[in-house]
Amino acid sequence: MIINKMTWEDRGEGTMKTIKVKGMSCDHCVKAVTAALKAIDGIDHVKVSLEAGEATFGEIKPIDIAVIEEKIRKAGFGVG
Ligand SMILES: [Cu+2]
Repeated sequence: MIINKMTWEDRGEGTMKTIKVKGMSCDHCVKAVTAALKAIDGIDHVKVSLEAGEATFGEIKPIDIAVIEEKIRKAGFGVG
């Protein structure tokens, strides 16, 4: 996981994280992973890359990575 401190004009300080997501094969998968992440309270600025197999998101407040992994797994994808 890559973690970067970020400051957003709209949200103030947060943390950007990038995780590997396994099993995405098309834009539908990208939308499903994006929706799963956006549904988590405290997550914003979600960007999912099919080519890189990565999801980048901002945490407005600290969130347990286990919660994020569970949501992605429930959407049908793996976290590496
Ligand atoms: Cu797909």
